[in-house]
Amino acid sequence: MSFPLELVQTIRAVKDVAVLTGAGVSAESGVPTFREAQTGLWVRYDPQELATPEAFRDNPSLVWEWYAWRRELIAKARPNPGHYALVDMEQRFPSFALITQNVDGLHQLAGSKAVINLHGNIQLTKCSQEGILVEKWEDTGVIPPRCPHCGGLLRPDVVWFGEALPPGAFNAASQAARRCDLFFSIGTSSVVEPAASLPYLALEHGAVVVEINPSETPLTSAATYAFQGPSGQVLSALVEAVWS
Ligand code: BV8
Repeated sequence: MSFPLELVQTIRAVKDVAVLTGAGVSAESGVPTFREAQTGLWVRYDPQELATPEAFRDNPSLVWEWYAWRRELIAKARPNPGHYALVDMEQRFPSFALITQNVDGLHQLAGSKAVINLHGNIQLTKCSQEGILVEKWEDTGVIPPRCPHCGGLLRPDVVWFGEALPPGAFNAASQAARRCDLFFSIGTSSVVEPAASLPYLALEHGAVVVEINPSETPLTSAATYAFQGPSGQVLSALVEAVWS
C-alpha cells in the first residue's frame, strides 16, 4: 500500500497528534461492531435499543445478559496489528492522545498509555443507584446482580445513548482535537455525537485529518486524506512507510 509523499512528510514533521478510534479498530480482533450484523442470539436486537437507560429500566436482565455476552467475546479477543501500530505511533510524537469510543480495553491491553475512554469500560461494573464502581458481589443467581452496599441493580460502567459522557474525558478529547496538527479518525461510522464532532474541531483548528475505514462515512468528504481499508493493514503499512 502506498501513501502520498506529502502525508508521509507531514507525519514526520508534526509534533502533536490525536487519534479517534471506533469499533472498527477491534473488528480484526473478532469483536463485533455496532452497525454490522450482531451475531447469534443478538441478531434481532439493535444495539442502539439495548445500550440505553430505558432498555435497562424496562428489561434489566436482557441488557445485563447482552453485556455478559459481549464481555465473554471481548475476554477472548486479543489486540490486532492496528492496536499495536497505534502503540508504536504513541512513542513517535512529543504529544499524542488516543481517544477511543470503544469499551473493550484492547488499546490498553496492547500497551497504549495516553488513552481517553469516551464511553467507559465494559469490564467495569457500577451500582445504577450510587454510581460507584463495584468489584465484588454475591452471586445469588439473580440477574442483574445487586449492589452489596444499597441493593441497587448493578450495570456496566459504560455511557449509554442519552447519557452524558464523563466530562473530564470529553474535555480532554476536545482539547487534544483543538491543539493537534494531525488527527486520525479510525474505524468509526462517525455518526455518534459528541465524539463524531472531534475531527471537525481538529479541521477548524487547522489540523490535517486522516480517515481510515473500509467504507465511506459522513467524515470522508471533509477529511484531508481518506484510506479505504482495514485499520490493521492500513496502519501497519503507514508505520512502515513513514518510519522504516
Ligand atoms: C450524549 C458505549 C447528551 C455503550 C456507545 C448531538 C449532540 C449530542 C448528542 C446527540 C446529538 N445527536 C444525537 C445525540 C444522541 C446520541 C447520538 O449520537 N445518537 C446517534 C445515533 C445519532 N448521543 C448520545 O446519546 C451520547 N450522549 O450526547 O448525551 C447529554 C448531555 C448532558 C446530559 C445528558 C445527556 C452518548 C453516546 C455514547 C453511546 N455509547 N457505546 C456500549 O458499548 O454498549 S456508542 C457506540 O456506538 C460506540 O461507543 C461508538 O461511539 C458508537 C459508534 O460506533 P462505532 O465505534 O463508530 O462503530 P460502528 O459499528 O458504528 O461503525 C464501525 C465502523 O468500523 C464502520 O464505519 C465500519 O465501516 C468500520 N470498520 C469495519 N471493519 C473495520 C472498520 N474500520 C477499520 N478497520 C476494520 N477492519
